[in-house]
Parts: sequence; structure tokens; C-alpha cells
Amino acid sequence: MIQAAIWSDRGCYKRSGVNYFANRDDLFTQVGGRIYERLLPDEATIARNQEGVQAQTRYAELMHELVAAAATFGTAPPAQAAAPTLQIVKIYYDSPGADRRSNSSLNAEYITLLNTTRKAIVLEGWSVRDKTGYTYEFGPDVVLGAKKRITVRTGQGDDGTSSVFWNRRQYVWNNDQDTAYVRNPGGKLVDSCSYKARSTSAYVNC
Ligand SMILES: [Ca+2]
Ligand SMILES: [Ca+2]
Repeated sequence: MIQAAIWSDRGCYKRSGVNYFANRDDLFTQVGGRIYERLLPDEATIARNQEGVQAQTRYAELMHELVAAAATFGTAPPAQAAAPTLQIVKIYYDSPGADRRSNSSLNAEYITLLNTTRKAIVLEGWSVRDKTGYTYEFGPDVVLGAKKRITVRTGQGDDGTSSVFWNRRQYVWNNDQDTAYVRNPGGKLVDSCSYKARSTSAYVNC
């Protein structure tokens, strides 16, 4: 068909097209008809396109469902470890100078705890323990205010609001390594701190 048309333009119409077309108009009508046929999608193509439209609609639905599902992810807060109510903040394990077990040397060894809450904690029954098992238990009338610190010193002395005394005659916190444990009156472990000594420091911030 195309060849016939081209030939026609070249002046060969009569020779090559005469058997097929009544005249030039007929030729173009028929050529146009065939081209139109070729432009029209066949049934299968139409069906595929309609499937495509449906698939697009379904895709949009799925995206809406996905977005709706994803939106629910944010409703639960991420799991986060809460700070212990009574937190170990510092262990001064190697008191300054030679460790000769003088009371002043023993009291220069200590552990400091922080009340991380916004309420005072009655410390009676709370305890501090080292790895060996030496245990200090807070007595009555010790109340630690909100966000306040208290230091437990190893030696002997009179308890106050910011320092209490273990009343030991031996050191508690090993100079090489140790672990401190804090338990509430129910015996539940609330915080712990392990350390290994460094030559540059005599204490550890937990
Ligand atoms: Ca020392
Ligand atoms: Ca120890």
C-alpha cells in the first residue's frame, strides 16, 4: 500500500496502482482506512490498558492503605530505658596517697548517688554493694531531695544530708576493678556501675 502511494508520487501510479484503486481519491481513502486501522488498538490492547487503569487504581488504594498503616507506627513511643531513680554517678575508688586505712583515707574513698526523680526519696532500706558483697544499707531518716546527690564514704563519721558513712575500717572499692550495685528496699537492682582502673584516674564517672 505504502509502496503504491510512493510510486504514485513518483508518477508510477498508473502502472503499479491501477489494479488496486479506482482512482487517486480511492487510493488515499483506502490507505487512510488501513492507517486508521493500525492506529486503533486491538481488543487485547484495549483490555490491557483497562487492566492498567484498574492496576493504577488498585496501586493508589494500596498506597493509601500503606500510608494509613505507616501512620499508626508513630502512636507508640519508642522503647527507651528510663534513668534509674537512684543512679550511681561517681566512684572514687583510689583515695589520694598511700592506702594506709586511716579514717581520712577511708573517707576519701566514696560512691556518689543521684536522685534522678522530681520527688524526694526516703532512702531507708536502699543499699549499695560491691562485687565481693560488702553492703551498706541506708538507715532511717535519710531523705534525698529531688535531683540531689548523696555520698557514701567508706570510713567513720556522722551522717548528714549530703554524706553518710559506711563505718568501715577497710576499703570497699578495689583500686584495680570492681562493680557497684544499688538496690531498692524490695531488693530490686536499680543501677550498677563496673569499672577498670586507668593509670590516669583514681575515680570513675558512671
Ligand atoms: Ca590511694
Ligand atoms: Ca570491693
